[in-house]
Amino acid sequence: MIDLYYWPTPNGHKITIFLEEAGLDYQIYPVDISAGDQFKPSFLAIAPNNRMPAIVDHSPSAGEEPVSVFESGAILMYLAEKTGRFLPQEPRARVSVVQWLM
Ligand SMILES: N[C@@H](CCC(=O)N[C@@H](CS)C(=O)NCC(=O)O)C(=O)O
Repeated sequence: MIDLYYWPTPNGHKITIFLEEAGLDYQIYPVDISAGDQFKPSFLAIAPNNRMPAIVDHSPSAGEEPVSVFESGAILMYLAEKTGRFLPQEPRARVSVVQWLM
């Protein structure tokens, strides 16, 4: 299960689109950025840049401890590597994806 800290903005949508396309289980935790939720200490512990989106992966491939990730590009790369989807291994194809991501 992946916790998604989310508000309906384009950066938030990037992550919901990926999660839906990959068929991953996730739960949304709203971060109302107009109400200042992004500055709550509990959120800053996950996203020290005080911006959503952020995720916590409770079933990481690499180990048992949950993994938290902030920054939409970093989240998309993490999920792509976790699922083996949407990020080719072959260098030319991979950089083609990464340059658009960045
Ligand atoms: N570079 C960041 C940008 C994220 C971002 O700008 N999030 C905005 C909403 S779209 C936010 O949380 N703003 C709250 C704030 O700046 O206090 C990413 O791609 O994740």
